[in-house]
Amino acid sequence: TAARTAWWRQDRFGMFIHFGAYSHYEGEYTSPSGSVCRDAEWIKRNCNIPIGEYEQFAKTFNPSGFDADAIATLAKDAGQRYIVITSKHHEGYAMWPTKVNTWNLRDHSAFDKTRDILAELKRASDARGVKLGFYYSIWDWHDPDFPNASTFPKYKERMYAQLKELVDNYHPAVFWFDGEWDTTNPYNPWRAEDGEQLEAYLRGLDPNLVINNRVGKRRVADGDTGTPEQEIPNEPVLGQLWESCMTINGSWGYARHDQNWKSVTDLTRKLTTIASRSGNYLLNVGPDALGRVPTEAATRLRGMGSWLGANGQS
Ligand code: JFZ
Repeated sequence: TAARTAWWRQDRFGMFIHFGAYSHYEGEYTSPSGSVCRDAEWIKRNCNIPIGEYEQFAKTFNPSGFDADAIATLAKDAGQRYIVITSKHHEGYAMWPTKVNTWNLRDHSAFDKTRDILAELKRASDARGVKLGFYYSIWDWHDPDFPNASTFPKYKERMYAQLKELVDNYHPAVFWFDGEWDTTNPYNPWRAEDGEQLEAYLRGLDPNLVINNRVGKRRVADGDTGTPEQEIPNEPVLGQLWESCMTINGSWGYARHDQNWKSVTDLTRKLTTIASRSGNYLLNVGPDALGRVPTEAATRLRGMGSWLGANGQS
């Protein structure tokens, strides 16, 4: 663990990116009857969007404005030294051209079929000395075998295959798992042993991967790093590396209606508080339907970077 996480303990500050087919809604869903429902990356569940409608809408998703160089430059200017982007959120939609299914940005969108935003982000990050990692949701709302006790092993096989694609094709530095719970399901499929087995599998693919504790049951022994969410522990967490993840406004995925932006002072104070307690700070941006980082988020990140003296550093 010590050698594997050396860079991570040093780097301290990362950029979280929530981007998926949900971003296409920009936080607002109007049902056929005309009622409006607001959410962000949970919009499918929280606004009860029928799967057929969700799939239909994803066919017109075209994030042509996604600019990996601009994003990696922004991270650099903010003083962020690693990026963790959602490769697949709970909606199950893969943001790379997976061969495991067609529910992905290449096969199920209006996006340029020659583009691969994870490959673009990998190249742009490498060029700037920024590390790239992937968020991956174990919970999957799209795969019919996920919530099913008897067929769950088939889901697991597909999940393993997708993770291997990600390691082989993009060589991520981090896996940030999530959705190891499923509160809506009486059969909660993810066991402690599933986490141990998955972690061992990933270590076999790449022993240098830094993995968060949501790979298993968030025990200290699960993965490398603890994951308090939207909060800062009061004191160093004994025996465990940790990383607070937070939003700049109040939403992970893009939400046009959420203009509740935190100030640069607030964000910078959080960063210094976290750093003083030996934690990492993973600060989120949610690109819009076209893949563009909101100006309000970018301005604040640059403000933090200028306080850190990070702007213009090579
Ligand atoms: C999860 C996701 O559901 C959410 O969409 C986002 O990706 C976030 C980073 O992670 O949300 C959580 C996960 C864990 C807790 C709460 C929300 N938790 O431990 O209380």
